[in-house]
Amino acid sequence: MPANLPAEAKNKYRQASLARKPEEKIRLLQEFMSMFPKHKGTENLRAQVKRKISLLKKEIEEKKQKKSGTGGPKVFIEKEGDAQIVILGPTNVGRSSLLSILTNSKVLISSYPYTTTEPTPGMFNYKDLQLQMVETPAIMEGSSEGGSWGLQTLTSARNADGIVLMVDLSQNPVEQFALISAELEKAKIVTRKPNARIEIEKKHMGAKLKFIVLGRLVDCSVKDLTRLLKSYGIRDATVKIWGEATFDDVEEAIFEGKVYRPAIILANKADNPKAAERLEQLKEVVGDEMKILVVSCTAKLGLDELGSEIFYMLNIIRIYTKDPNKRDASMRPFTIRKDSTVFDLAKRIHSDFYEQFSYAKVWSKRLRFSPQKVGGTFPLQDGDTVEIHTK
Ligand SMILES: Nc1nc2c(ncn2[C@@H]2O[C@H](COP(=O)(O)OP(=O)(O)OP(=O)(O)O)[C@@H](O)[C@H]2O)c(=O)[nH]1
Ligand SMILES: [Mg+2]
Repeated sequence: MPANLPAEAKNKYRQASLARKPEEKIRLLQEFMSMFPKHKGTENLRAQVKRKISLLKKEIEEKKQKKSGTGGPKVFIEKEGDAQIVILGPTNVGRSSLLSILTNSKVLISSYPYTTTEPTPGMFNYKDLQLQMVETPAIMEGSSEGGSWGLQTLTSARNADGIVLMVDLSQNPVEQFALISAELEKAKIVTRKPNARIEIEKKHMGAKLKFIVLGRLVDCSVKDLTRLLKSYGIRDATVKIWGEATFDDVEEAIFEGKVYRPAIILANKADNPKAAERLEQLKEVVGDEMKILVVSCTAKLGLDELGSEIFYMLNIIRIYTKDPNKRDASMRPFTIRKDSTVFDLAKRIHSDFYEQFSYAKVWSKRLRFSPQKVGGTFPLQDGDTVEIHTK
């Protein structure tokens, strides 16, 4: 990645990230790009900066449209519900058909290609969760460069909590999968779980650099990382690191480069006479890298499992909360990351619950006695009911 960039280039990047106006940012980013040589080693960096520039251009465009009242297509859909899942695939694989089965969204289904031209949402109720499904315009070769709705499609994928990769068993699903994978890779969206997760939260001036390493630094020390962040002008931030992180991983995170989005493959049109044969070919290529769910939207096959597969993919759990003064727990659960503790839940509800935490009561089928009085580090599981008591 951007290793060994000249100091003046880093300085330019810092100016760009500090600039407020998108026009100004674009100018500085363009200057930044001209400050390092074009070769294989900087290819990724150039692609990232180009993507940033095209997003900024879109932002300027949208502001103009808002001012003139002409509207224009949305780049991505604001999140609603418990999680947002993007349906990604080449044209005609049945994305609209899926959206219309799962949600009450009125989308146009047609045998003509490229019917859907802007990100379109619908709410899918699965158990007591609300999963916001978003159909994006068809992905095609070159989408990651931003043309032909590529910006909308890939920005939506980047913005989502998970992705459904849809292919079509009436065509060549191996080619379709390869196409989607290639465009995702170019857009720096990875679907394979990375070894490390890094969050850099910029703080107010004077807050200084704080590192919370919950995993392990593989090839560097906190001192090295402090130097790295400072060289990009980041002096006040909290950096959280989970898992096994390398120096390069942290540098990627500074550029908001790669993002990880969990994904499953949905192989549609299982009613096609050649579906079984083509599915085998797809399985051979995918291996155990990703779950493949086989469905038919028109013949209504295999769709019952979709909700639980998406839930599993998202790696979240549902926690019901209870007010000590009420008899029943909440109907709508909180959704939090798997492997969370009572403290994590407390933080999610309100910082007061965390800061004033005294103890909690947990009701769960897995416990021998319910409720059980627990402390903040108690690990939670899907379906638990929690009552938090403060000091
Ligand atoms: N045989 C068969 N046809 C299907 C199935 N699902 C969808 N179709 C058909 O495939 C065509 C395309 O469906 P859409 O849902 O519009 O596909 P899309 O992916 O939204 O396509 P665009 O938005 O145009 O890119 C329509 O004629 C659907 O009726 C299926 O399971 N089996
Ligand atoms: Mg469509």
